[in-house]
Amino acid sequence: MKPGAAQNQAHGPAPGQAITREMRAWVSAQLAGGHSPDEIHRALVDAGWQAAAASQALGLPVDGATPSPPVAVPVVTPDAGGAMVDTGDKWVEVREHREAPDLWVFSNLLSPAECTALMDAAAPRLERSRTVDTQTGGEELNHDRTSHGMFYTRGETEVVSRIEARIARLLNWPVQNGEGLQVLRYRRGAEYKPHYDYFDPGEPGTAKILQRGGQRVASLIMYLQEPEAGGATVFPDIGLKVRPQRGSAVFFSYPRAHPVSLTLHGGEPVRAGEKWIATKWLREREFT
Ligand code: PD2
Ligand code: ZN
Repeated sequence: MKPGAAQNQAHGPAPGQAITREMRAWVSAQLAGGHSPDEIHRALVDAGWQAAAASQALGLPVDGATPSPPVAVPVVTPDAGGAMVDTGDKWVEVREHREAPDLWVFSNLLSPAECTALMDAAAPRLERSRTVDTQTGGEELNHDRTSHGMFYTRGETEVVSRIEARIARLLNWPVQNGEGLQVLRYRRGAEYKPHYDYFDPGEPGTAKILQRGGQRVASLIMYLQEPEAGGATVFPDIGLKVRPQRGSAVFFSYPRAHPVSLTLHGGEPVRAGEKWIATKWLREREFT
């Protein structure tokens, strides 16, 4: 790490200091630049940050467990007021932001016409949802997930390409590091029980899954159609419920593939109507 690099972001930390967006972005840039978590921790402490705050920013363990080391994650860079984000072809509104985990709710990420286009082209291709089997690296029917779904390939249609370019700008993360968009339809009673989106490093099938671009490091869940009742996305660790609203989205990142990420989340049962979403999962490296 260059001498003085930490000073560039660490101005006058106060006791009980909160983790700022600037600090998180700086930590992520250092990780992306190949600096080790220990090196970054030392630089932050040298610059005057409390050791505990530095640990928190790096996602170091709080429960004595030894999770995998933190990796660089996508970072949102809003305007000076923190209320809007430039995505290249449109400005998107920030509805909510949490620091731990780094989580953002955006309004109007997708237009009604884009939502309709994604649903219409997906409808004939929907199948009962499967999830990756971390025992084998293959796929299995998942009884915790009673939706129907399909995957677009990256850049499959003009609308998919446009949305992927917008997401890349929104999250400062290359298009190639994203999985294909997944569209899910939940009918009445369908749900997605609480889970983590990263692949469990302790499972035998994970090594094979990681060959295609490394870990998942962040999720963007976009709401294409809101149900008449139910279907909120819930984050039990942080007491947050996100109401599915057409065109809006929730983004969250997980620098460690571990529950310390606080990214446990689920889709509550739909009680009336249909809920449709499109999810973009972001990987560490190019997803092949
Ligand atoms: O539809 C949801 O609310 C939901 C909840 C949890 C979607 C996902 N996870 C996902 O696509 O990973
Ligand atoms: Zn999920």
